[in-house]
Amino acid sequence: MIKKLVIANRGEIALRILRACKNLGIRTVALYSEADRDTKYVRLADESVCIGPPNATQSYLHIPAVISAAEVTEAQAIHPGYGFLAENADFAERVEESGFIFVGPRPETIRLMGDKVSAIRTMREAGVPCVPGSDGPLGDDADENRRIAEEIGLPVIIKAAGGGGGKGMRAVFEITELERAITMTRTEANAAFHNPVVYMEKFLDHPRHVEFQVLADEHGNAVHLGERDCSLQRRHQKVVEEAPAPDMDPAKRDQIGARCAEACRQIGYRGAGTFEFLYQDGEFYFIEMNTRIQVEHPVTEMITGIDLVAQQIHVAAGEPLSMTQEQIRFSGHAVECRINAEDPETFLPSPGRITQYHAPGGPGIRVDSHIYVQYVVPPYYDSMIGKFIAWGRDRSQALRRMRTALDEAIVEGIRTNIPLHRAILKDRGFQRGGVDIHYLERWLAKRR
Ligand code: MV4
Repeated sequence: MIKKLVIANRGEIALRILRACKNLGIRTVALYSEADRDTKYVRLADESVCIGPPNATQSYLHIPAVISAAEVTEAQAIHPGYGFLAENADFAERVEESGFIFVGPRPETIRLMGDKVSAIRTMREAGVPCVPGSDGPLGDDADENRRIAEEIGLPVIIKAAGGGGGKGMRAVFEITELERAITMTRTEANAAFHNPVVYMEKFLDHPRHVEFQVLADEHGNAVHLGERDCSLQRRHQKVVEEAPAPDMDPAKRDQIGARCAEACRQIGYRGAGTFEFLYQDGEFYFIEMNTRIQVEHPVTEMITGIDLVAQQIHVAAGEPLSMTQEQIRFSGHAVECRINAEDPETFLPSPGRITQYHAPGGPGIRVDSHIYVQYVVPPYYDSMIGKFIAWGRDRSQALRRMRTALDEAIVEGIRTNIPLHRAILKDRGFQRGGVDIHYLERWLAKRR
């Protein structure tokens, strides 16, 4: 049983985890860096421990500091949130070796999914549809690599096994570019991830990013909670997410979702997870799995009524899943806007003191944010300061509610991307729905 839980994160997700714990009657320990001393979640937590200076490598990423804080406070569990140590298999291992519950999958699962080559092989064998590709690491034999590329058919993409989230990839359109691309991706991957392994996939030129949420327990049960469309992104940073994906065929959802849940059962997955797919011309292609709670989890919560963070904690405590697939019902549509402390034109970070704050409200509006009047957005971390989520009976009502929320919201003292969101929500292409991963960057380029 979990009586006390350490929140090994900061910002809005620290507050989100804290709220889940309060609702479950679990006492909380907030960890904070010197830059996050005066935060809402530190105040609201039952206990708090300063784990180091502002620099994340010396605080939120410092494994001994996090584990020591759990020891001195006599907590039973550690929730890593997203980012920082959330997908660090060595951290999860040391948490468990130290006798604590890691709120997440087994360390071996995190390691398996962290290597994209082993993740794809695992999912292919489990019956999840993948992108046609090399089915393993590329060697140094140029003739063999050319044969693989010709069999897949150009264009192809070279990806780093240790990459993910957009780092370490290179598209190849001409066979003469192939060896150079492999060498360059390998060199960059080795420098960035200390892993020279690269693999090849068919390059999809106009996909949507559609991901499936899963939940699994230690007793062999797994369910899917449908999909999210996260295609609206800039430089691999998601900007707007929604659930369900526009125009998704319910039969296709059931089919792919069932494959994801079955894969979870086959690999003994535990906790919340996300299967990332590229979706193009009506087909799904698995690319990566995320073994953490994700920023965009609220849109799934809004259409299913399931508290994903509470479910993560239940499952981590060893409880069986409290719902079957048949009990999961999808209702309406939800959209999320990520609110960043940044210039809406240049995208440069805009840290500083918030002098005015009026959160939006009304039917179907949810605000996940740790900010308040006089809060100082520190310059040391990600610029996301919160999320607005709107639910409606259908997509058009959700978008109308989001437009009203964005018009009502006031954040002063810093610059935010709220004006950008207002413009996106007015865009006819976005309103139509189903735009691909390149849409936002093309729209921004035209707008300039
Ligand atoms: C791809 C692709 C096209 N074809 N793979 C980028 C992030 C990483 N998770 C995978 N990514 C891509 N993989 C094949 N075979 C295009 C991208 C991609 C992308 C994917 C999802 C969301 C935004 C993206 C932006 C640029 C490229």
